[in-house]
Amino acid sequence: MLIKRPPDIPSSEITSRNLFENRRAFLARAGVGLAAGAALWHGVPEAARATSTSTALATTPSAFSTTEALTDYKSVTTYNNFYEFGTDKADPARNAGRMVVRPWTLRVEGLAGRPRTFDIDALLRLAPLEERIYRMRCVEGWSMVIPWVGFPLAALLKDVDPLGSAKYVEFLTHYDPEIMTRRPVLEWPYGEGLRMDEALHPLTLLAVGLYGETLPNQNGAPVRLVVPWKYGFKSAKSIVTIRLTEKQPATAWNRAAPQEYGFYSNVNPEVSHPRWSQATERRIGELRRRPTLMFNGYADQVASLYQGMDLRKHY
Ligand SMILES: Nc1nc2c(c(=O)[nH]1)N[C@H]1C(S)=C(S)[C@@H](COP(=O)(O)O)O[C@H]1N2
Ligand SMILES: [Mo]
Repeated sequence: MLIKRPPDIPSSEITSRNLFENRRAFLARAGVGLAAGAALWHGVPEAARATSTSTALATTPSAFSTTEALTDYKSVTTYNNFYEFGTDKADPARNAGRMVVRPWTLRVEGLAGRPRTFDIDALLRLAPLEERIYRMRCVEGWSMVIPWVGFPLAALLKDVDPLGSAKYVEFLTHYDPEIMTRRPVLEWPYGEGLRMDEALHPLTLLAVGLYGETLPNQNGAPVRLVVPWKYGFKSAKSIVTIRLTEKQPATAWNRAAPQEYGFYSNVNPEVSHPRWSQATERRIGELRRRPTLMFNGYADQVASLYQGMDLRKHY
């Protein structure tokens, strides 16, 4: 399914060509299609498995994109955290193909004047799709540069007309014990949260694709959050509910280990995680570690959100 756009909106033809070629070259080199390499899981035969099929998306480029070298498509789609499908980095690519992402609905509810349920295809037409090349930094100490496709979460929130009492936004993700782990690795469904001003920040992206195509399942198809100045775990995958709340919502990682994962979880090289220093990171594909930047390098855009807050306390 191609996204139709009026002809006066510039297409991604020129700016995205390198990205498409990068991916195409990779696929050609590897001699595989998208779903290849997916192994059997829980004894479900290959033929019965829903396979992840990506579709091209028309995008416009974004001024927020970094010009840093992209992490290769293979690493972006095979080195993942999606604990519902296993805790090994390779597990999501192997197992998430079983998730059926069409049809899919996203419910936006809570303190909103016009709560709404979006069909995924209607969601894809809600706002112009942009290509946003963002740095992504996991609390485990690795980072990537990923060409996301999506639109600002603010466009969705404005559509439902948040009430003045809405101070936070909660994100709940798909959980199906038939295809996902039943082990209580975290509390399922996986939940995340943002303060309203963070959620409305123009950098906060509702992502529906990467490398010019719809999201592979392991990256959170069909819709996930991307908050580039926060650690990766804030970027909830495969979202089914967005709820506007007055009280700060509980989050999966904060519930699991409150000493290790706070509500804010801003990338901050000066505040160490109890088990891992956050001062440096390894960019996937590079050998030498590089220094981690305050707010993952987005300080100019987001530091003002936290003025007057003690970021050691609000980690
Ligand atoms: N539903 C869900 N979302 C999730 C996770 C998860 O386990 N389940 N892991 C988080 C973590 S720790 C990271 S680093 C990013 C990884 O996103 P990527 O695999 O697309 O790079 O997803 C986040 N979103
Ligand atoms: Mo992460």
